[in-house]
Amino acid sequence: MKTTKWMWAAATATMLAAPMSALAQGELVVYCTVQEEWCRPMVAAFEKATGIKVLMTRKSSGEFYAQIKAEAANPKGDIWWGGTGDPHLQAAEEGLTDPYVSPRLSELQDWAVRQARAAQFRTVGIYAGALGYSYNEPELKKRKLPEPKCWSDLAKPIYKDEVQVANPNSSGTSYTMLATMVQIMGEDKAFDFLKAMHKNVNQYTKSGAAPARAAATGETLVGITFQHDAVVQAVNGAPVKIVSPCEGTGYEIGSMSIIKGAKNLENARKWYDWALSAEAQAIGSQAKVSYQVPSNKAAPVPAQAPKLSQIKLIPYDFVKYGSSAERKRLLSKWDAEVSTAPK
Ligand code: S7P
Repeated sequence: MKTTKWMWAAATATMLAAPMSALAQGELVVYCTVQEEWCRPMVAAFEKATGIKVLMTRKSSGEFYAQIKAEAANPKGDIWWGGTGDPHLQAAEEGLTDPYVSPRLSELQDWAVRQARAAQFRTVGIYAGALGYSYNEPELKKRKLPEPKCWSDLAKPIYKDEVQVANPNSSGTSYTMLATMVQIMGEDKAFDFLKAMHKNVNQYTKSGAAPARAAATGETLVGITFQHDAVVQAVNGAPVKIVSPCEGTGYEIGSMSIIKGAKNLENARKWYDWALSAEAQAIGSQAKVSYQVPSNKAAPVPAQAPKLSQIKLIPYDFVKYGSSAERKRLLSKWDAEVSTAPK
């Protein structure tokens, strides 16, 4: 077809009249590891801001780590957004993710930049949150059980079948718990504790936040999760009490990484820079679906976010427990000694 002058003029006029967001800017495949309720408004806001079409799937941290590794020869994803930092660090060490120094790094909290430096900028911190557990108060009263206050309480026989936690192979939350116990108790005592608690575990879920939902409905008495995941339930009216265990607790630096060989690399970098902005980091709490501490210093910290300064946090060793060898070793040991321990 012959292109006439007036056709060019009409096309140009249409382009100028259309908002940026209405113009096709290509695609982006996002692997999202926070809760689906947070992934969706993030995607919608990014599409609106950039006009880039996002194809998003949601999976747990360990699942996406394994998928990215399996797809390494022919990457299908562009950016991995969210999830605990340990598997992001492991992916970085294994060369599965791409280095990128965002111009927004100077806007971030030190802990987020430290995470980036530890991985030679193959990942970056996007939020932080403390581990803990929640219990259903009416169910506790009904069962006439004492309030659990410590990690060690969860291994007591009185809580038989009353505790839910995710499987650390699929879940970053649960791997954080495993590494936290090792750091608090020492490895031998930590595995003794995990084997004893195994008798009380009614289900190892795939997703890390699921036990908070189960504690909210009374399906389990106690759910081990990040505290902010239990806050989501409390904000929605669930009768749960959130516990910061007496021995102290570990925490996560939720992270983001660009996948090596990303087919839409430029768009992945656009998401990366945008997701580090204060505006993007306010979306989760505005939508009342996330209560972590954001990494951008100018992003509002949700009023309901557990106050990290008031929680007895351990000096979690992200470099050691995010290393490929240590993560593989601890997970194999958990498979061999805990998941198969007698009930
Ligand atoms: O819900 C938010 C959150 O807790 O989910 C992420 C978590 O790693 C994803 O769940 P898995 O445990 O199933 O991997 C956390 O990073 C985040 O704070």
